Amino acid sequence: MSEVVLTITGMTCGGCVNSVTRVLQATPGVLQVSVSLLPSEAKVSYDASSTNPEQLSKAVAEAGFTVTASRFPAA
Ligand SMILES: [Cu+2]
Repeated sequence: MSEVVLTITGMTCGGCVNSVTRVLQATPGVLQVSVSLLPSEAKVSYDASSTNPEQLSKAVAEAGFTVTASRFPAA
């Protein structure tokens, strides 16, 4: 299992948080999602053989938000 934190711009309310959570959860290979508004980011646990941060960023973009950075939290 891998974990990445995506910094997201464009989220302004709980509805946005729900939208981002939903698209990430619907992405194959995603195991767990935790989205917050402050800071505006998504912590995603995923199966690295099924998906990757690029695909996760693309899913967020398709929902109308922008991923401006990604980082891997210390294990
Ligand atoms: Cu919103």
